[in-house]
Amino acid sequence: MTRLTPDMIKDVPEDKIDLDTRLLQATGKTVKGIALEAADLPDDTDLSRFKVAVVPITSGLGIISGFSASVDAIVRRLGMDSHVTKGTDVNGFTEAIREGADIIMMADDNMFIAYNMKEMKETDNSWGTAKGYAVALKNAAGGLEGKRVLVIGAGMVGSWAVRFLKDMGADVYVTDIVYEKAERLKEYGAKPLRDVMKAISENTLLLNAAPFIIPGEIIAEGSIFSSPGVPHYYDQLGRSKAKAVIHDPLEIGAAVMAVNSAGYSIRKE
Ligand code: 2YJ
Repeated sequence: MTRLTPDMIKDVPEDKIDLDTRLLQATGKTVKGIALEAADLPDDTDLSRFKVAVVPITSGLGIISGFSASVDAIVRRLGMDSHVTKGTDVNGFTEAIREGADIIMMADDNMFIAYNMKEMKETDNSWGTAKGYAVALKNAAGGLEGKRVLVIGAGMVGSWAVRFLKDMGADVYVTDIVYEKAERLKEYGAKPLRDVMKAISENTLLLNAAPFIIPGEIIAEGSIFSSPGVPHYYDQLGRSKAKAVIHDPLEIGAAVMAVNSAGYSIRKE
């Protein structure tokens, strides 16, 4: 995950991008529906008993204005009880423990986690983002069994995505501007492709986990992009050729993290 800027997430707290409406059109599921499927929980799971505390973290490059408020809003939209702690860092963490939070969410420059306090298990953002966008692609494509899927970007999100897409039965290809990174994902059964532009032009089911602006000329007609990477931009030609572009700057990944974290407790009951 590239470092988010306040501008990228300014529409998240009030959901100005109306993500559920766009996701329902593309995938037939809401954010919550995708997160529940990603966490392997039934559609009607009630999450209201979970108390979540979001702890602002000042270390490294410091607070991103609107980050904690966005995570908090995302978690509340899932029906959980959430708030941002008054204190930051260890102060905020202690506050969350003392008030009996079930799940603590926090991020520094390298890691963004949801931590289930009772089960002592963490869910990290790369895992959650990859799982959420793989589930979204699967639903948008009407299943992936035997279908050819291209993962763009062989970083943390891309390499988790390869594994999830393989589990869904897809025939997975991977490309990266650093070919050696793509090649390493052979380990998980992905087929590496050296020519990034050619790979994109020859595939219609794509999970774009790279900070890469894809020119419309190379996009194949009818493509479905599940696209967590930021910066995010598809030009007018690309948008007109694509059947669906699934993207948000934070919500799907954070929602999967929170729901999967709750899942550790739910599955124990
Ligand atoms: O609490 C805050 O406001 C900040 N410390 C949030 C920092 C958010 N972190 C990022 O944007 C990192 N790039 C996250 C890396 C996650 C890796 N999957």
